[in-house]
Amino acid sequence: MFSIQSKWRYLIMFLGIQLVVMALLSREGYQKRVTYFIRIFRKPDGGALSGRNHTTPTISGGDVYANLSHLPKAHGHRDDMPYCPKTSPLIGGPIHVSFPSRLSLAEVERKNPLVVRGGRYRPPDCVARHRTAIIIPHRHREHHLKFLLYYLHPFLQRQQLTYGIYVIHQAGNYTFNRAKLMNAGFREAMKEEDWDCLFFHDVDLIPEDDRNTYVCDSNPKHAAIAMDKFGYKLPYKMYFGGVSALTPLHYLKMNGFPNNYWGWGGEDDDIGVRVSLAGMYITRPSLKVGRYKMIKHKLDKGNDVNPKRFNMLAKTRQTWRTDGMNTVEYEVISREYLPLYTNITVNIGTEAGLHPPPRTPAPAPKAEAKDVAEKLKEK
Ligand code: UDH
Ligand code: MN
Repeated sequence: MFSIQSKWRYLIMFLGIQLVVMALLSREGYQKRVTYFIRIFRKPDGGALSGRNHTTPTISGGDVYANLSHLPKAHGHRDDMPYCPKTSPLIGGPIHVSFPSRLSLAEVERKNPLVVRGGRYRPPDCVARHRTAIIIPHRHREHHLKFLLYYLHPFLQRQQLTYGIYVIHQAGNYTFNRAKLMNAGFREAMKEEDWDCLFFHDVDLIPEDDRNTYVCDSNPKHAAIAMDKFGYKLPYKMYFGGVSALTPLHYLKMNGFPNNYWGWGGEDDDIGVRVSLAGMYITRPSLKVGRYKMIKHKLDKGNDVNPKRFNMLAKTRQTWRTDGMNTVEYEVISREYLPLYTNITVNIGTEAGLHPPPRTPAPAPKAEAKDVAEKLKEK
């Protein structure tokens, strides 16, 4: 039995909810809000994984897999093929990005039947005008990598690119070094193929608009200009972090990236400064197009903030010619051609070098010390 008091409480709550709903519906654009309400009550992220093609964009963008289902699997002689059009007809603009917890790599593979061993792709019906390698620095972020692959493969296919995805995995537990991994990635990717553009890509940044084309400009390009974590704005003018695109020539002209930034921070600014020291400038897509969602995370174990970063940055002018691609040292531990990407595991050593000597010399065994003492006594 309800008491009188609780009856009143329920009545007031019911009226309150009605009032809120009425207020929302009566506002301008009520249709959008109704859709929003319906979305709340729908299974979360069902659209992203349903395998259906949503050709009509939802409020926050379209399905990244739309426009791709018609691509032919088998193709004729590549010699007879025309070049792909300058602007891909498959581009659709804003993309809906969400992170469904039940996504698996097998599902990503299933949705990308034209991607071949090592994470390579070329358009089946035309000859791509651009060949782009994606270089991803990585350690202990498999969860993020899965989402990036889910979005990046169809994103690049919609742009009709020939592409390959490389994950450069830092071996061991020593402090992370993002920029040095990029140098290793650059060299290893270029050994495999004559890529004309390299995209250096954080694992947790998902592009939200496929008009942000993954091709290089005449100068180094900073693609991640508008990230959600910075309110979709550039945090400061010289910012060069997240996702950037350079041709092999750009990369070598600035002597690649620095090798000596261990831990979080500073290396992206160093890279930005190198661009201008090498006589180039940073280009950017528009704020509308260079949008990225960052998968939320905390600072990783093994990637503490680098306290030396400001001192190091102040010296970039003196160091860029003697620290970079011309001095990078690493060892390839393994190279795996996986279905969705090429994984290259590298030993990049420590601040003390690639094979640093043990920190403390081993103490002399007791017996030996005794022998020496005895010998001294004899003398
Ligand atoms: N990375 C790894 N593993 C690591 C560290 C970094 O794979 O252990 C790679 C990865 O590609 C990542 C990139 O390096 O996207 C850059 O590192 P980050 O994502 O840690 O850098 P970010 O600027 O970090 O995003 C912000 C610090 C997060 C603190 C948030 C507290 N609210
Ligand atoms: Mn991050």
